[in-house]
Amino acid sequence: KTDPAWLPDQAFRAIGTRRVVVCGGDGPVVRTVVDEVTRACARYGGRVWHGTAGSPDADGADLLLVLTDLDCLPGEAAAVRAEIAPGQPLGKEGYALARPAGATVVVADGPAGLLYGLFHVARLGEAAFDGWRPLEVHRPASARRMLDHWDNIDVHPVMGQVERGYAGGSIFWRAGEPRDLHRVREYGRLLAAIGVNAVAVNNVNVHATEARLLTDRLGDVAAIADVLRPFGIRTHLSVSFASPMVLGGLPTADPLDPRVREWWSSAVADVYATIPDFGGFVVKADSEGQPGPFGYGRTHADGANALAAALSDHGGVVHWRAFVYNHRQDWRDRTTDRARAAYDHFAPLDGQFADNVILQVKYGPIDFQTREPVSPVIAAMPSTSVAVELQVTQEYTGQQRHVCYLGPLWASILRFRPWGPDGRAVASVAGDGGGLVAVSNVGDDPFWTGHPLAQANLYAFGRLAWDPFLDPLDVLDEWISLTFAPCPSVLRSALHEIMDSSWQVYESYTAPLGVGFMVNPGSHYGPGVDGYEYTPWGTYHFADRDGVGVDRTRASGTGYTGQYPAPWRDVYESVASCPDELLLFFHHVPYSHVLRSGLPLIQHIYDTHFDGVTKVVEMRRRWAEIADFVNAARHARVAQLLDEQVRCAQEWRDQINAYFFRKSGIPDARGRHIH
Ligand code: GCW
Repeated sequence: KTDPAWLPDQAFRAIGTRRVVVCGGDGPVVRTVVDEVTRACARYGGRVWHGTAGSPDADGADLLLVLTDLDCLPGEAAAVRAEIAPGQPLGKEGYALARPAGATVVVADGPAGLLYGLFHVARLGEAAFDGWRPLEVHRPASARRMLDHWDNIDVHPVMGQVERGYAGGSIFWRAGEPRDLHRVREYGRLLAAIGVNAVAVNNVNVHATEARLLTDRLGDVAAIADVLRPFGIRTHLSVSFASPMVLGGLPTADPLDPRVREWWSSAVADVYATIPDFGGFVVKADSEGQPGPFGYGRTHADGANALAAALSDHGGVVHWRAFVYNHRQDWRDRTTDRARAAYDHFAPLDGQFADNVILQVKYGPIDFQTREPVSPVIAAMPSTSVAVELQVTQEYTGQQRHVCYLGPLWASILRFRPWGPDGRAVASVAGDGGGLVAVSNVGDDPFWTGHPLAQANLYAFGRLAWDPFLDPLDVLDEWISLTFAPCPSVLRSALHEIMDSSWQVYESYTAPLGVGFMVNPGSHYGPGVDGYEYTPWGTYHFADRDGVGVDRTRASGTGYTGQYPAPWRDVYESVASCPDELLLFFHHVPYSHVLRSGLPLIQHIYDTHFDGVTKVVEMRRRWAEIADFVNAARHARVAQLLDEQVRCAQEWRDQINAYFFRKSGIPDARGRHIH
């Protein structure tokens, strides 16, 4: 049986004991609202009244969920709607919530808003029905809140079924065929509860079978879209840039060739004939071996615009990924810096993309590391819609075997102000026509995410995409309240102790101070300090006997710091002002370099690695203590994974410390044993 994640029955208890009136017509999303309250009331003894038109008798209702496009609204709802400032439309997804007198009222101008309002009431629980509540208006910070699945239909010989997936097989496909979509329905429900409204159903590395989802296997996509639609979710597809050749039999995929453009138009017309609300395409082009416009001497604007032209009449978009770099670099070549690549390729193209192209940029310049500076591309594209891409799947953050709550990392990215304290935040750039996208961490594992506590990352992604300025620890608390409902305080405090700073703990026993990688090549799990040092992938740390780190300054390094606007171009340029947590990303410094903590770099490395393991052992101890308060299967799974986390953290500690001791010859000032 599948774990209910953050929607156990208990999460709807407060609603389920009440008299609920839904007035909102009869569309698929409103039916979802009605189904939710009906199910809750059937379980907990409440009553539901559902009206499809006109003014229902709302007398005696405890909860009113009302769509404002009705001819006439129940009095309470009309009053709430009238209070909302006229210049501030709720939009398709917004809602207002108030409790003027004896009833809690949610009003929305569109069905999705009503659904999101319902889940808001569920999060509040009993508090939603307590006393008087002033009017609150909620709207998403960005219109696009999307999860990308790196799922293959077939099991790929190297990457498995889900590329970088740590939760079993795909929820969409099994053994080359679509699955029973029951799981997808449950997934849609979980996503609606956190406000996600778009899902791309296949890997951005598009292999032969998956390419056909665009044409002869389109029916599979349509079936998924049918299941997700009632949850306010649009379905997207990753497509191969070479589709006109591999599917259409054309001799070229040149984006300026009229036959190619014609092929895309007709393929897209077929898609919309089958899936009228299809979201659009995700494209990884000229990246890690995927085909792209460079093969035809064209720019990425030419490439993206060709697909965008085909989609624009139908309201579709192209998510064009900016993850373009030379993955066949000669490690001896010190003039090439992978961190520079996305900016160098895309900044000159700002202003050249069609309106329905969204440039999808990884949050950092390298690749979803535990700590990276924010990508300078985000600030370099004022005339382009930009979506920021996060990685919920924990490729580089413990692969769902380690507890690593990523909310604080994402909050720090979304709040970062590329133009300094008076400028806009990353969240606001993404909110402007772009959005927030993340690689999903879900698979067919009974806990959805392999590690049961990794569910919190999926939850936090949705909530932060809706409101990037939420405190990530409050979001974690929300997740705890719902998932472990009714959550005793001993359990709540233990979960906070284990999870609140688990990202910083993970960082402390892995690669130090932003230098990144140091993982085993290929799998990216566990320590491999020099694993990538002499490879073509462009991810180097340059440790030698004197020091470590990458000189990315304008003065003496790769010049990457120059890709930032002021003040960051200067803050990062100088060792004196560069934040310590990013020191080795920007600078090569000696082991004796003294950090703001007063410790020399080498001692910081030793201390954090010893300390990190101690903290993981403590996490395991805390988890063992709360066994009585957690469902047995869930408790056992986490306990087993914590054993692995302790083992792996020790391995990281010992390899990193031994490596730097042997390079530097400097002993630990505290005399601990280093191998
Ligand atoms: O992080 C890297 C992964 C690849 C992935 C690529 C990408 C889908 O190691 O597995 O490919 O990023 O984002 O395209």
